[in-house]
Amino acid sequence: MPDFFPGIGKIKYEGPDSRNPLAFKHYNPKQKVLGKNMAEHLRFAVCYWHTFKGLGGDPFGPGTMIRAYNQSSDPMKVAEMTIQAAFEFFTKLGVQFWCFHDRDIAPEGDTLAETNRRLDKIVSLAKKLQRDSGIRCLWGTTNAFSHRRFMAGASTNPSPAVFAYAASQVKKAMEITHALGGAGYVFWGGREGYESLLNTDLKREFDHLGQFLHMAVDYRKKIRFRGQLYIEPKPKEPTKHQYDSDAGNCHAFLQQYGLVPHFKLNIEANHATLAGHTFQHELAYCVANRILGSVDANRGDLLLGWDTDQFPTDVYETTLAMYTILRGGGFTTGGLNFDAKLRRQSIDPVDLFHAHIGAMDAFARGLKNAVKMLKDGRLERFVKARYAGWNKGLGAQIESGKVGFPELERYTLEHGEPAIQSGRQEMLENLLNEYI
Ligand code: XUL
Ligand code: CO
Repeated sequence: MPDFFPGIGKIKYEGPDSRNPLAFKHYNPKQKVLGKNMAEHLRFAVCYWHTFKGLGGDPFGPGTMIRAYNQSSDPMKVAEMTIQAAFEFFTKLGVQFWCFHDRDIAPEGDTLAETNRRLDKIVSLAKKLQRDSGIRCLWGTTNAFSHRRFMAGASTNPSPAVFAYAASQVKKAMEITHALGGAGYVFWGGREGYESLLNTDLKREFDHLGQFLHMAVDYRKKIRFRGQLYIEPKPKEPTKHQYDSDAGNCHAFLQQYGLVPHFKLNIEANHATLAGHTFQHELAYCVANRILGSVDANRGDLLLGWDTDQFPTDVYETTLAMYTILRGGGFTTGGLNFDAKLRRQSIDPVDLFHAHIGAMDAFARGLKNAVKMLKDGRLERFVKARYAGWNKGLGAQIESGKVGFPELERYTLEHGEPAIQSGRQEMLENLLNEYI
């Protein structure tokens, strides 16, 4: 077995007093909280694309990172070494899951048939590595946004032939995700959107996207794939306007095209902020509408307006996220996938460990804080009390649909100016700090 991360052993939990940068201070996978252990609550996944294929390139310069597993002129040899390195990394880090795009694990060939043969080869290796390590696939997906054929979209392309190509890719990607026992399958519409309405038939493109996703639903059934299907919202980048722009917009789309029973959402923190929302807002919207599926855990930079995909370190964010996720019942098929990349100057393989250890500890702290919040119950009690007026009298009559405008006018004429109450935001913010 080659050793692509020499000198680094299995990362252990050493507790909050440890000074070892290559140890967990908070993530203790076996520790029981609220009836489940931490690993079962958090369901951490490493993403293949940034972690093993990203080398620090940006629009101003090529990659800065040199990796032992991509030192070959044969792209299939690189693919084989990379998947071995990936499983070595997952095992040493101690995550249970991984996520991938088809194009991350195997390079595209000259024809679709050749591309699929290459995929099969790497997938059989991945299956063996999964079996030997016990690490599972959280979700798979296809990359239908990098190749030039997809420059005007995949399922929303003006050309039916490109739509067909995208369908062929998704078909194969669903098959291999199924073969790897994937718990889910993600649709992120990288170029499903537009640059200019001057050349775009918006209605037709939405209809095609709806049809495409119905084909995916049918095919899932046909191959008896049990994984949950997800849509991952993002408002822009690479397109100026992406169709699946935020949770509310995706929900409306799913309802319009009769897809609600088949899809849940994969919420990414940095996509939420690009859409002008908080991460917690997007999670709370999904919980309220029972469409929360999985999470791409990362963060943006308040001073930069693009998808910086940084590793999550902000304990306020992770606390509010875990509080919202737990209140929604926790993960079932989904988990926390680190769709995050190293900064360009973090060139060493060990930086991949530092990044993931910090992110896992940040979410473990978030989980512990959220459990404190739930057990203490003061926040929940405050919100309950704030809406108590709806449980009886006038509120109950409105909610049960027994009254309309005329009755409400009569009530107001009779009772006059309503009593109002403080929202106590500052007090609640202080309360939140008590748990953090
Ligand atoms: C892009 C993004 C993707 C999806 C999978 O911003 O988040 O990596 O998660 O295609
Ligand atoms: Co993502």
